[in-house]
Amino acid sequence: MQTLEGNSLRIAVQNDGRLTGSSLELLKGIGLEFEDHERRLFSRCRNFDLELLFIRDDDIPEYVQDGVADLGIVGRNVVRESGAEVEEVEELGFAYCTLSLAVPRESDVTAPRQLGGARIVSTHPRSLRRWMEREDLDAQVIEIRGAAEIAPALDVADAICDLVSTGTTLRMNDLRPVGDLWESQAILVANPASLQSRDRYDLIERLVVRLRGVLTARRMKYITLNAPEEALPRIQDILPGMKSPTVVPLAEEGMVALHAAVTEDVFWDVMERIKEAGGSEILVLPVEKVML
Ligand code: PRT
Ligand code: ZN
Repeated sequence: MQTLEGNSLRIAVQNDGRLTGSSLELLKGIGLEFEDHERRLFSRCRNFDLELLFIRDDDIPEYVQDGVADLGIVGRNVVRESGAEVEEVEELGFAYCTLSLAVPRESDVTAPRQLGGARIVSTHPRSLRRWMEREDLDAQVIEIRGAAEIAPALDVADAICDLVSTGTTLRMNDLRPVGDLWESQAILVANPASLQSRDRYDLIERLVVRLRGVLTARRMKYITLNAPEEALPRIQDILPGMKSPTVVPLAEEGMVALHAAVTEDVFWDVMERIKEAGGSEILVLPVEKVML
């Protein structure tokens, strides 16, 4: 595969897997227009100087390290396991999971330090070995590509080290978690040389500002309500994420309308507490994009 030439920025995205849908949704969410049906190897953006490269997620760290792509969207676990030299630019807030150790439910093991001498099957052997070294744990690591969860039942392992998100796979295989190595989520990574190159950096910066805008907006809500003026301090206590609200007097004496962006989710119980504090006609709206 050719390495970077010309000025188009290139971003590597998983071609078919857990990350694909959310990665493409995020890129479309920042206004990029491109074809993703069939997920051919390449797709050009119609309205940004960017090319998408669809590949297996395991290849993304190396491709970004080697400059085949400037950027990549990939699980932090895959980057750590690869050992590739790439820069983490942004956490993307999806594909959350934990790299965990688990043992059969009936096992006596209750903590990772009791796994000395054990056989541990792992989908992330390099990460596990590094962690064991730090924890001064000596165990036998057996590499496996997938389906680590069936190894204890086949008596080829005493424990497993694998990604866990809901915990259903562990439960269905009569396994019990005994410790976490670290947490992971999808991240945006960059080729270090691309971050040093003037024109590439400018394009990356524009993309990252937009990404942050969409990611911040996902955490925000826009709230409007009416309240007696003297209730405002109490309402601000209920919504500590509210920064400099707009307060407008209403025709009714002593009543104001309040508009503000809040950084936390406004659940029903928060709205009920605002109402108790004197708020009325409370509207909570989603925020689509933010540029600070
Ligand atoms: O390379 P290939 O495309 O063949 O497959 P892949 O397994 O490498 O990729 P994919 O699409 O399955 O996962 C891509 C990324 O999603 C991973 O690298 C993680 O960053 C992230 N992710 C988030 C997960 C999970 N959650 C997850 N639960 N990846 C895998 N799992 C597996 C886990 O290995 C176990 O088998 O799901 C099972 C456990 O899930 P729960 O929900 O039952 O706990
Ligand atoms: Zn993979």
